[in-house]
Amino acid sequence: MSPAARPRVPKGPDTLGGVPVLPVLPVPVRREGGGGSFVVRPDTGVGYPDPGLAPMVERFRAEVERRTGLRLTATGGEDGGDAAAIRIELGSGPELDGLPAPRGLSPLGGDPVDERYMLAIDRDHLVVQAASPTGIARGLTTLVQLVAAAANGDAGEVAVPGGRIVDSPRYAWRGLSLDLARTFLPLDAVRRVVDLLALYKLNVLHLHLTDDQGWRLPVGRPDGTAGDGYYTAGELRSLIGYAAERFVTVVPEVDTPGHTSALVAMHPTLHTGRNEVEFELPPGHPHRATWLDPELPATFALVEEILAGTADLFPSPYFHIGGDEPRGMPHDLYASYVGRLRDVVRSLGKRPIGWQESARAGLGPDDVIHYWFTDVPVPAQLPAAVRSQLDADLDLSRRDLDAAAAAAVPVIVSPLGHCYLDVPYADPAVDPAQADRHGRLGLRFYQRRTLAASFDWSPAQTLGPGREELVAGVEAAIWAETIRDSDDLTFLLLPRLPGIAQKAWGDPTLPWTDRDRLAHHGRLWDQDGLTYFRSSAIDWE
Ligand code: TNX
Repeated sequence: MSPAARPRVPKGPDTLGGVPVLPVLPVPVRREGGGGSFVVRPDTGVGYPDPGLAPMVERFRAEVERRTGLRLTATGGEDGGDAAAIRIELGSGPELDGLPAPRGLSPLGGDPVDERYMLAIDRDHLVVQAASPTGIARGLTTLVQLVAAAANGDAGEVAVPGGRIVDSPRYAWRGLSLDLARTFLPLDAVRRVVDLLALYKLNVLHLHLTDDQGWRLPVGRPDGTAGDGYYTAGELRSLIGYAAERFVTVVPEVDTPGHTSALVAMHPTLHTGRNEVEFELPPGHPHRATWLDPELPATFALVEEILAGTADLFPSPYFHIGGDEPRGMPHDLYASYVGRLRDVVRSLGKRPIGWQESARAGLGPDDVIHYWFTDVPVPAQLPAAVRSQLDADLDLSRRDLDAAAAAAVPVIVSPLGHCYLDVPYADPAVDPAQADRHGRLGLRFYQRRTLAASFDWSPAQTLGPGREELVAGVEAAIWAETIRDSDDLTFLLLPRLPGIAQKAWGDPTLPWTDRDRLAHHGRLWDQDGLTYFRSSAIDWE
């Protein structure tokens, strides 16, 4: 359609019970309809009495311009731009105060920050109100989605339906675990991931920086190792700053004692003769695994140096110690290793988080568990040896949860069948050009999953009945064994990532993949130039 043939003010979204359904994800907690709509035009003013909000207003204007071509006029400072049609105000009121506090852990430590916000929209004004800058950022993000999803591509005008949106998150910890060890991605690709997290009000970027296939930290490398890609201290600091400006906390993971082949390859003195094992997964596919031997003095000399260097780079009060899949490591050695590791992390002033296997080392009240290994559908004709290994692992996994419940420690949930974004897609792609990625991406040993099956879960129920209160937050996880570049990455992230955000922020039972909500987001990803999976299950516009 030529620009001239397009309506100047695009038709608003469809209605639900008389109130227009908004293309906002996660779906806001409360929404009331109102009369008319607010039309954003090139000369629409944005006023903000608090000069401290200037950087956020600038980012908002840049986003609106990038996505719609509309250049809004900002008026900050003394007069606060009272005359401006869009007003951004720090403040509160009974509507915001009445919202429930979020559950779980705050990525910044201490009590969760206030992320509540309100949007009041009528024909003449659009007011964004929140008690904190974080809340203002969340409110502006909602507004960016509203404007961008409605934009018709030329720099005309955009209509935002009138009414009120009152919103706050359910969980304080809402994240994505990103595997940069299996595939090294340029820093810019990681920044684009931060942008996506911010767009869906996710607030944790958990970086899996070390594994068998790669060591992406500047610390722990013998002098002069170039070789595989890694991030310099300066690059990591700039990424952390970029994320912080978008209210995203970067949490580092240094995964030991298993998954350490890359580290041991750089430091051959860490070999003890017993800490390298071969295993087959699935049968006929041999792998080598390495574990760090706590009885070798050199092990902790190096591990302490690595943890101290990493803790120094990342201001986050949490430190992910990994601890998953210690293949071939005797239990007593694993338990003593993890105990010591946690002590080192605490001595650095950080609170350790470990994958669920770390519960097997015993738990104290200050520990945090990251749960991932859940029952998933497996092929019926699974070889008996694999089936029995799986059953044994599932049994251990249930005991990890029992241990976490007995110790009453917080649990971040990433249930494999719902939060693992490297599970291959089952729905066909609309676009035949996506056949290669659709076939290639995601681990083969998982059964393909439909979007519907992926979204059919609720965080509070993940740990079983009576354990709702232990759930401390939600993380998606993207593992990079099959990923070659950032297009592969975003193909697996989208559209499932906003689905995790919906579970972490909003009502987990809401149907949100309909044509009035998720379907509009393809437009935002197109504006961003991002590759995404055009699933036939979504009625894309
Ligand atoms: C399990 S989840 C792993 C990763 C793999 C992933 C593949 C976890 C703590 N460990 O090492 O990449 O499965 O989905």
